[in-house]
Amino acid sequence: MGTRIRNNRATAHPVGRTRRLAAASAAGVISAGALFAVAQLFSAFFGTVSSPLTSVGSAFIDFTPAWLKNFAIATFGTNDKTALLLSMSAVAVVLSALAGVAAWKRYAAGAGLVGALAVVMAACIITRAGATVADLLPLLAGTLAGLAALRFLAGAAPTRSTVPAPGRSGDIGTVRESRRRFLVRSAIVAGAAVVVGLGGSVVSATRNTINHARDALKLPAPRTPAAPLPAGTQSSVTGVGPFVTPNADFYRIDTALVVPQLDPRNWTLRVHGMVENEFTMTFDELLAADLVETYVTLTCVSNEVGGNLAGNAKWLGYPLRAVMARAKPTAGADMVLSTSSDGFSASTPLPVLQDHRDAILAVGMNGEPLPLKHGFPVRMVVPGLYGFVSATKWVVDLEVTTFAAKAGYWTSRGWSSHGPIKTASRVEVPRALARVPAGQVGIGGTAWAQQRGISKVEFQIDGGPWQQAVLAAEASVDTWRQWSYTWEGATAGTHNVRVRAYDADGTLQDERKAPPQPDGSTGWHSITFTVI
Ligand SMILES: Nc1nc2c(c(=O)[nH]1)N[C@H]1C(S)=C(S)[C@@H](COP(=O)(O)O)O[C@H]1N2
Ligand SMILES: [Mo]
Repeated sequence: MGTRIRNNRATAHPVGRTRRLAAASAAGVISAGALFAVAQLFSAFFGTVSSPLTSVGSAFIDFTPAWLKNFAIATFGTNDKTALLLSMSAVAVVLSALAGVAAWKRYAAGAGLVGALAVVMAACIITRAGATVADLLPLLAGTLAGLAALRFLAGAAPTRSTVPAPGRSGDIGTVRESRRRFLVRSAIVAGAAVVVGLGGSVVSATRNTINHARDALKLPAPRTPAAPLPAGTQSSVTGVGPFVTPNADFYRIDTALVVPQLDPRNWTLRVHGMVENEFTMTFDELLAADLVETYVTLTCVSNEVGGNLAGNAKWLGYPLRAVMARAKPTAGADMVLSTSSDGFSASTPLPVLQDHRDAILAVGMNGEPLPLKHGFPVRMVVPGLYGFVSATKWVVDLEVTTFAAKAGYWTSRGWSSHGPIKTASRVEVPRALARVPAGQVGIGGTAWAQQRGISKVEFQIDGGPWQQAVLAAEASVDTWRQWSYTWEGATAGTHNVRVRAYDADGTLQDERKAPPQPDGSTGWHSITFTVI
């Protein structure tokens, strides 16, 4: 048989060959669909880590070199996960098409390739935080299904001899029949994969009770409520973002491809390391403790000058100061490594969690339990530090240690170990490249210097003299501060606005342009717009 095929190669017509390749590739892709559908269905029972799709994606995120990750965040912003999923799908299609083509020639070759890819996926799964050997079962089931599908489809493949060259003698009946058989089999496998895949998503949706748990949760009132916001925290210029960012609009940055689903009833926080008193806290204990409420502006270190990776919310939570007082750190400790359920970690200087700022284990955000994406049921919020060294979502572990001994997730990937927030300011109105009518033009935006506060914002039109903006009211040194100005009699043409802020110590925002890596961008934001 093998020799006959080989002999026929020379006479095979190009069209026949292209078709065969297309059919073989399709068989591979459909079989991969079967593999992932079955694995997804099983992983609905075993948990997120056991899903090859999410674990391969997450492993990819962790192993991505810093430059590529920075590029992805800079280019796609909070859509970086969609971009990742699309590129992963493209790679999956190519690899499975290859497996299909290999299987066409020799089933064992295709099966070998599938097996090798399964081993890689298994490695991705087993190295995820909290993975056990059982988490490999969905992949195993999926791989068996994929191999069976490949065999089934490859078995129905029109062979070279059944694809006749035009004008040559060939058994047209056999060709038609074999093509029909292949199409029927493909349809069966593809249909089954879709049904199984949909079944998997139904099962995981009904098994996902965390959303219900969150909806049912009633947060206690704070022992120490936030001071009411002073009047006039909002810039008078229309179009400047709201002073308090609604949860739905709050920026989201994390390495979690699938949002961790933590059941508050099983949640515990382990506090250990260089402490006299190790302990574990449950969610009920946390809710029963004296909670405080505080407005804090979170900022991402990846924020570019003028960027929107910052948000301001009213948080409800338990002071980390109290957690540390109970744990009693021993001499020499200088850092707290907080770790999430999915293996992210952040290094926060110990003194920051012991001084009088409102560093908290947050359970509430703007009057609701934390949204799942923002760390339900518990996350850290630490005023004055970028999120990557402080704001651990889905936090489950606090280890008191030293900067010399341990490093957080991003620190071991080329970012700084410390991350105090740098003074920043941006122009939000007019939008860059906006076209606005002549006459009165509102100019405004936001500035921040958490823990220090903003004392002055200045702007410059078309490189002219620096003028002082009107500052909106300050809620606290931990929140951003909006600014505004009304430009009377703006003339037609292209204009430029540049902004800079001073913190409450009177220190001017750094003018030098620096990229986000390793410890936050600097530079003065400027935008160009046209008056028509
Ligand atoms: N578990 C976990 N927590 C995390 C991260 C993460 O990747 N995983 N990213 C951090 C970073 S870099 C930032 S800027 C903030 C963002 O919080 P948000 O998504 O609620 O805005 O979360 C921090 N906490
Ligand atoms: Mo971040």
